[in-house]
Amino acid sequence: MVEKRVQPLARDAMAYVLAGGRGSRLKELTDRRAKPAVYFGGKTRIIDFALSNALNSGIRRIGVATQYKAHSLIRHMQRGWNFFRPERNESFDILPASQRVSETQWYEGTADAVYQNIDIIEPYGPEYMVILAGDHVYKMDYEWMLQQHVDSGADVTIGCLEVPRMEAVGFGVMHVDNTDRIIDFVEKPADPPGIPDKPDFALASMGIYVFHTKFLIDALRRDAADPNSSKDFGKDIIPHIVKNGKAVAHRFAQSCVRSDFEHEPYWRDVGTIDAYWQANIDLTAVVPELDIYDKSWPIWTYAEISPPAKFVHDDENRRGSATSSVVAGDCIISGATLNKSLLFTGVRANSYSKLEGAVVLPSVKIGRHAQLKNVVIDHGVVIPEGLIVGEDPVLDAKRFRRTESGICLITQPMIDKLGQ
Ligand code: ADQ
Ligand code: ADP
Repeated sequence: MVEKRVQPLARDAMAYVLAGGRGSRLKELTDRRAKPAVYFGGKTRIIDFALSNALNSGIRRIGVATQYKAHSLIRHMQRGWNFFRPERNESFDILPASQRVSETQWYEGTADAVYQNIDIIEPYGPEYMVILAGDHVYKMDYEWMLQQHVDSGADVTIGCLEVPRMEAVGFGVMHVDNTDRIIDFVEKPADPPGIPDKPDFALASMGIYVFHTKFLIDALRRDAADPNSSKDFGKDIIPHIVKNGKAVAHRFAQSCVRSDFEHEPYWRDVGTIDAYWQANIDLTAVVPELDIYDKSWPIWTYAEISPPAKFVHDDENRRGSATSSVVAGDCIISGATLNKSLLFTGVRANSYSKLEGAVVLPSVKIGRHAQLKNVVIDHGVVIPEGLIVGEDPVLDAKRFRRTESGICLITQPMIDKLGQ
């Protein structure tokens, strides 16, 4: 194994997080907040993973481009990511699309979301740019990717992982030679090409790119001047470099951070309600695939100061209990029973209610005798007494957002409609 450099390259890098996309497959969960602001894992939001990876990798300059419904995302970062000090050559810039280049232009594509802020990036003088998507759950040490980038003399290094071939339709898919140089790249192909010796899998781009800053800025300027470009990394910048320069693949497995628990590389898109529910519920397993307790790679976040979780069990046989569940602070489980459920901060579950396979976002209140199975409940929803979900698929689909596999997303407007 290669040794890390004495002077890490991460200290000369700026991480630039693209956090402007909606994530429309999460349906009503992203009606009012961008996908990177969606809660994940009991205390954190999705963007905390990319930001924590950057911080834990040693990067001390971070920019975050926001666009779609960014209020709760910006509020979260202002509260939780405000410890960077200019005196230590650190910076954290939130960069909403603000028509800085032209008064008629929002961010057109992901490349434009960097291009429009070149004048903010340049004065910081970072040697390298690490471009990240703000909407994936994973732990990765970007220092390894930076080192590969420098050692291979690439124009761009692209983080990649192997995914089942038919799942690759939503990714940039690449072909590499035996030095991992990318010889072909297609953005979201309808019929993804397989890996030659593993035809059921495709090599997919994670949307993570490392560039020398100067090279990136030149490429962005050239692309901006092209009237036919959609100003997107996956559709324009990367295919152009693959054709005219040197693009190299970086294998995620080489730099993913695994704890003693984890044995397989873990990366999730959590872009659909099913995937979101599953990844949260997975954390209730005896040995979860993602270790959020790993002190060597903490996931930083903003979390309210909160009292401990409380379980109330009284003489009237109201048993407040949780089995195989993750329960955040300030939850009061008062005579309710939970199994295989994950509760974020400040949830109240009242007497005789039953939760099974429930992902419950902050400040939800669950009325007495409610029975909820395989659900995702949005922030602040008040579940009425006696509501039953998970028993009658036809009724559930009429009242809530029910996926084909039977997961129900419940939001307050859906609850408000029940009485009408
Ligand atoms: P997608 O994920 O489909 O593909 P995109 O929707 O452009 O790409 O989103 C990439 C990131 O940019 C997301 O984090 C999103 O929030 C953000 N974003 C989108 N539009 C933005 C805008 N206008 N301003 C700021 N941020 C914006 C990309 C690559 C594929 C790769 C997958 C991996 O194009 O090649 O396989 O990521 O998920
Ligand atoms: P969070 O993502 O922190 O859970 P909220 O659920 O409070 O945020 O709301 C998400 C976003 O929607 C925030 O920007 C909030 O200001 C906005 N919002 C919340 N409730 C309403 C409402 N009734 N009408 C319009 N906007 C709302």
